[in-house]
Amino acid sequence: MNSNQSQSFNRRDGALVVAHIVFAFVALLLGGIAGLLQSVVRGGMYTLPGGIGYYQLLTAHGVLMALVFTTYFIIGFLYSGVSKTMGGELLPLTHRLGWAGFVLMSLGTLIDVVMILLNKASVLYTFYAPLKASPYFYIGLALVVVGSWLSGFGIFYHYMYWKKTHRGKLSPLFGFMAVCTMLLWQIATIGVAVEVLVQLIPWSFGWTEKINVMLSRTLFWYFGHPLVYFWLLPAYICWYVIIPKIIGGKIFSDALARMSFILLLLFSIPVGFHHQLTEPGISPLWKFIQVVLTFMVVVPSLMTAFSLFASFESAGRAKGARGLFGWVKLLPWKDVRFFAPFMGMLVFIPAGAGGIVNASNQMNVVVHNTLWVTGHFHLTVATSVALTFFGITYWLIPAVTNRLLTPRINRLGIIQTVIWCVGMLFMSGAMHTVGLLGSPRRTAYTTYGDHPDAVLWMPYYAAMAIGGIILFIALALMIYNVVALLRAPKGYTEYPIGEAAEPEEATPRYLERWKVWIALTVVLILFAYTIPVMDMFGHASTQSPGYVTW
Ligand code: HAS
Ligand code: CU
Repeated sequence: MNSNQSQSFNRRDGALVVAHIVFAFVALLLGGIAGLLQSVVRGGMYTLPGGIGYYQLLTAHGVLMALVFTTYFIIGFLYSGVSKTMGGELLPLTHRLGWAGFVLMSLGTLIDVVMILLNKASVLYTFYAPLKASPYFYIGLALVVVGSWLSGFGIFYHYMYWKKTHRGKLSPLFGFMAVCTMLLWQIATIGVAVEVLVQLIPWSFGWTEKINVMLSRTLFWYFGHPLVYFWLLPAYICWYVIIPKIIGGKIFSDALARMSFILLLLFSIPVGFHHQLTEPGISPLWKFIQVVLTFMVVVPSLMTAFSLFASFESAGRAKGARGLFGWVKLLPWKDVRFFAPFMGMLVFIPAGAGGIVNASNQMNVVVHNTLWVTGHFHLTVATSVALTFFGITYWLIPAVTNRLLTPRINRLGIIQTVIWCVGMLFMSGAMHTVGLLGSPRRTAYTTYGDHPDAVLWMPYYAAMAIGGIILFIALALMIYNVVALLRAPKGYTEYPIGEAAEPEEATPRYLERWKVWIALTVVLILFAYTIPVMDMFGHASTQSPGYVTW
């Protein structure tokens, strides 16, 4: 056995990784309880006791699942891969920055959860102004962002040290992708940091009376769209780097994988307006330009789909598969490390198609602010990304704690994946359909005075609730599996890292010229945002006092 491969994971780094992963799953459990309650309330089957508000639950659900679960999982996963592929251990400074980030983010999360529980921040996970939360909620958010920056700096530092000590060598693919993901995050979070620090905090303390609503929403979506790619890129790392190893194949092309990440960095940010197509105060020309850029960002995802198919097919053919689809049978269907992420990929095909519908100007008018959009992101982030993260968990926890993924946990993992997909089929399917029938998102249960349209929606609400219940069962099983993994018998579990099919020389070195890529990213952002943002200070300025509607 190759000594490098059989080496067990660095124990000190393992503790940092496990802390992040466990925190992520605690957030997932709490957010999942909120999700369960809210789906039965929304289905008209249950009324909340003790003055708990629907929007309060919805905020807890969105913040804990979309923001906390993802960010902790991602940072834990990226740190593990950097440690594994770039020297076998984290540099002391990187390790310290990782813990400092963890502590700061946890403090921020704690403050936010308390504020939500006190019903002082029922502003949903997008915290749109002029809804006004307690200033401490925004301060909590700021701490989470600053904490994540420290974690990002840790990765950059480790990568730069590696490059310095390996002159002329190509960085490991995982490390490259981790840097790209955190770079995207650093650039994107500048928008939300400005919104929170310059606009929301002074306004919620009452130091300023009014807020520029359009500007705040624009700053939010400057961050909000790349946010969804911050969730997706780590899933792509698994699909590109980990899955080929698990299926006994090779990474189709190292160069193509790096190129797709660079394109995602370039085009993920200057596209926020596709969330604001129906808003006044932004000229149609700039909306059009950002929609064009949105279609550009679809390209690297299509490249990813192509590359995955190629990797599957070549692995199958190398094992002697015949015919057009003979390779499908040779994929390791009974291995949860493959099956869970694979179901994520499969779901990403309709999920991505739905995204293209959203981005198309005319169709956006039909679906905007309807449950269709909720359906869209439950397929993308809550299935494609979440199932991939679950699939990673099955080997990551045992690999970093020197335990075994037992056949029993593997089997439970397959069952978990199937239940999740069935629940999502009900819930997201009903959301998409009822959204097309006009049912709005972000509203509590109401029959609209038994209006004929609303009567039509009711069966779909019931299907959404049934889906929500099934999903909660799946979530509970996942939590059980995580606990089982943390207590599994001791032993060696592989950290699967794939190898590229081509030699290192085939990857052009310009793909690592970060200064060029950062400069281009900044140019694209300035191009897409400067004029419309200037308008928001001028003729399109919208000033509003705050509202507490709950
Ligand atoms: Fe989206 C709204 C457009 C991708 C998440 N999106 C949202 C919101 C969230 C979200 C959370 O243009 C709601 C925000 C809110 O609260 O208001 N989205 C897109 C587009 C894409 C897209 C064009 N979204 C995502 C991803 C997300 C995500 C990824 C999370 C992770 N989205 C929008 C728009 C809105 C929006 C509008 C605003 C709507 C409104 O009006 O409010 C694209 O990037 C999608 C590209 C993807 C593909 C699929 C490629 C397929 C692959 C899998 C291959 C499978 C294999 C397996 C190989 C083109 C890579 C098969 C093997 C076999 C053997 C069969
Ligand atoms: Cu978007």
